[in-house]
Amino acid sequence: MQASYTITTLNEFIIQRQADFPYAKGELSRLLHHVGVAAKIVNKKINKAGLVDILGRAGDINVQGEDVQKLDLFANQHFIDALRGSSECCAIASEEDQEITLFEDGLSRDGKYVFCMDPLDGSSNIDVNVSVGTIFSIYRRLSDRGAPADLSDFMQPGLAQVAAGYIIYGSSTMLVYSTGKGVNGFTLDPSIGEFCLSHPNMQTPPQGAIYSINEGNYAHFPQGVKQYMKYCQVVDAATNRPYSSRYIGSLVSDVHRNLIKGGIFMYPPTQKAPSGKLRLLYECNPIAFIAEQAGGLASDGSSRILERQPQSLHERVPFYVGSHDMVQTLLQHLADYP
Ligand code: AHM
Ligand code: MG
Repeated sequence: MQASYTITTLNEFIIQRQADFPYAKGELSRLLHHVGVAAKIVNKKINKAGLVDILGRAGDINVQGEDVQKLDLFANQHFIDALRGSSECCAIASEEDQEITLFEDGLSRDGKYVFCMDPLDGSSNIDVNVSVGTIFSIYRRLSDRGAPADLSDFMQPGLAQVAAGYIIYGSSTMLVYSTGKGVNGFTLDPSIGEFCLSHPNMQTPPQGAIYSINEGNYAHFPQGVKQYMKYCQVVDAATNRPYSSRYIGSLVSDVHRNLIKGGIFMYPPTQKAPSGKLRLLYECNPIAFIAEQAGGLASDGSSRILERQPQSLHERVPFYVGSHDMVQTLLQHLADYP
């Protein structure tokens, strides 16, 4: 007897979910569809990254006489091109670009949304075959449609996100996103070239047993973080301690693992990075949106990440995200050891 199974592709799911927004005209759906397309193109390129000695290093000229691009620039360009073509998005802010990119041509200029992204986060990990990711965030523009978008369209708190998500290029490639009504994960089936719903309605355990932090920076951490790390290491069977320490150094991968298994990710301020390392607009806000939608918490140590009013495009913030009870315990330590 043949096994029967049904699959829900990303596109099918996006269309089904349009009904959640009765007044929607399909613009966000089309935008999300284009994100999925760009993700597949970038995924294909990343899979070939190990062939760099054969295909050429960044900066070389390849056999076709073309410049070999760094993968993060390749990802940046492909996401921009895919969204320019979508005509739903009027401007993009990217980690790779100092200024925002405005889409000035016809339909795109009138697009309803602006898009923030880190096109290839953790790209230094590619050389050693470790998972990397794309992080994205979508806002409704504040400026008038028809006029060019401007910086103020991006200076919105994370709570105003219409959708956010990430793509993890790992042992399999997954796209995880939320439009504010739960979190859903899709795994790319390479045989049919489709993202298929594999992790419906993702919820993160309220309490986990993993802490993720770059311990090499320990000497520079705030006292509360040091104390919390000690707490994580204490032997206490009743609370499942000591927790495991897991740190890949690739935000999407660390967060994705913790989201599924339960855990906390921390990037505190350090001497080298007094405001933390991670960027509010296209790293912390989208990840915080996903975390909260999955039942977790995200804080900068004193306030909820999603409530922060951005001050600049590439602003950095301390970042603590993960299982609800673990983040709360960390915040308690920060309060107790100022
Ligand atoms: P990037 O945007 O330059 O790739 O840097 C962000 C990455 C995150 O993926 C990761 O969580 C963090 O930097 C790791 O930083 P560190 O090496 O300081 O621990
Ligand atoms: Mg990054």
